Amino acid sequence: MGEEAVLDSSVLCLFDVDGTLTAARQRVTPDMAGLLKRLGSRVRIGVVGGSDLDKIKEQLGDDVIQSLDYVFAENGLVALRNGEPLPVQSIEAHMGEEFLQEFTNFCLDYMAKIKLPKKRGTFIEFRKGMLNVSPIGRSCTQDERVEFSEFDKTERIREKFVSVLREEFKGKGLSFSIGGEISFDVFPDGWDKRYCLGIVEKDNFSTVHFFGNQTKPGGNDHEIYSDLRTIGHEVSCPEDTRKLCQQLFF
Ligand code: M1P
Ligand code: MG
Repeated sequence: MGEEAVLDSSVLCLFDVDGTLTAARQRVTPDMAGLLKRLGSRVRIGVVGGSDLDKIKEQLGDDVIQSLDYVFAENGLVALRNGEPLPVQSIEAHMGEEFLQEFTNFCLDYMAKIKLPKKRGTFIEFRKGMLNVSPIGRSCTQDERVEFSEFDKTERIREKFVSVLREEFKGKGLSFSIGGEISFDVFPDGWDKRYCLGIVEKDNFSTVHFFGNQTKPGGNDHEIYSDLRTIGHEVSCPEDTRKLCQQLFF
């Protein structure tokens, strides 16, 4: 007979999305959806992604989304708790139009001067809690995404761009993180993935596990992974996450 699952409500597992639960910007596999379902009968579960809510919903699907205790999009600036939206923060109110335009114009000017294998459209996506900047443009196809990602590995397009921005906007309270394959995120200092920890703190968990694939400095999981309030787990891909959860919780 199988062992009865007992829910330990004092433990929360938070998962990054791209590269941790799914391949970058791809749908969750049935295996991973099954694992999350079984895990949800043992501990509380949340996801914390850099992407916006629509992208996270598209990748995880309604079934998984509805089973989660927390969905944190844009690092937690847009959040659902038990399916209910929490108040939303806005980068627009926080930074002001004048500064946002100065920043946007600088990025567009920089991107206009670089040569890439392909350039498409939507070079800056304006979100609630962050700007997402993509030198190839977010409207590229999957093949063009892969091509850019390979090019970026040798040419370090995003890394160089971010270091120029850090210098240009030093002291302006901006943070930058590279989480996916074709873009990087820009947000006010402190609005990284640790932002969601302030929200879950109110629910008094005794242990908060975090699983992410971009845990090195500059990666979008680094801050929450190294935060003293979490037990951080570095994973290399969704299959690694699945194996690790199997070992830790079953
Ligand atoms: O979740 C990680 C990142 O996913 C996307 O990145 P990309 O399209 O570059 O692969 C973006 O939504 C980005 O904001 C996010 O951090
Ligand atoms: Mg990731």
